[in-house]
Amino acid sequence: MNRRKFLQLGSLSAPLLLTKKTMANGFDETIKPIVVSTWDSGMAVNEAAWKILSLNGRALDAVEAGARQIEDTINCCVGLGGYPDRDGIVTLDSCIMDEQSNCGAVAGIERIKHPVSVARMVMEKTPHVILVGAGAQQFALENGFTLESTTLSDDARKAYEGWLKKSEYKPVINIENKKQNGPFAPNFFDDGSVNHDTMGLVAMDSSSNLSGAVTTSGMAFKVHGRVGDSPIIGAGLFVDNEIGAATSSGLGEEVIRICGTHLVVEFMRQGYDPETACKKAVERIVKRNPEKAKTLQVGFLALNKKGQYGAYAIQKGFVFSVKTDKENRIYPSKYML
Ligand code: SD4
Repeated sequence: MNRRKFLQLGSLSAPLLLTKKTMANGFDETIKPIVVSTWDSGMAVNEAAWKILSLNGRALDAVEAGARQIEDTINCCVGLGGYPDRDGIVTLDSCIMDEQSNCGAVAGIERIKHPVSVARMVMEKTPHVILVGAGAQQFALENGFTLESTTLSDDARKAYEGWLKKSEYKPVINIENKKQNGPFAPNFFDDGSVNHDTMGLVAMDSSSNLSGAVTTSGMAFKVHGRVGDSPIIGAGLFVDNEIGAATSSGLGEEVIRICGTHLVVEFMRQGYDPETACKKAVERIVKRNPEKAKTLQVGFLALNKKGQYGAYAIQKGFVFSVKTDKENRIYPSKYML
């Protein structure tokens, strides 16, 4: 073979070699659009997001639509149907982040049905990132949102009345163990089913842009004024359009302490796949206090730029929902303890 022929062959075979390379999770190509969300309630949320993603819409619009879907669901622990704080007041936290690292959030907002849309307005209409409490509500009202009633949903009222009997301040989140948590543990229904108070979702659109949103009523029976991880950028949600995005559910205080979702994205930047990145963040929490970790739950969910996804939790019970044009299903998360 002369040199010229060798070079010609080389230039032909190089792309072939590249396309044959298979990625870590077996995906040969980037999967997009895609939306992944926390919990099984994420199935309906993903449907709402998919209406936008499947029409080549923007991931930002999709995650907002997904979050609005669950905020609209009556008797759901997310949104105004959620469980109140220890004073009987429902306060909501939410944030949103787009592919350019624009972000907005509201914390402790009362009587507003769609905190995620207020968060988006904070992002788009103000030079700020977070508005809280009365100021967030005032901003919402000035921007066309209406004040909703203070009446608790039936589920929330029952749970609150039950909790009042002991008024025990004991953060218990998402550990699927009614025996351990007692009859008035947040989110457990008489039929044994569990309702979760936080929805986090991240999506990649057909232009490969990532966005995410979180919406929650926060920890049930919390101290009035308490803010969890959900509206904190880098804790409950982080998006880096070069690398990937992550969201969390569980005991927010533990997630805040390690800047959880930012950490997950940084692990993905170092080359870890989404599940391993989530696992490493969980390890960070558990290592800090292994005894305490036995009593609490945190789960991370991540998506990278190739459309690979993965989750990891401290305890058994965390699940997540995935929607692409090839699949639409709920996966159990792996867990550590
Ligand atoms: C919080 N992270 O307020 C939220 C609670 C949660 O499923 O995720 N519940 O701490």
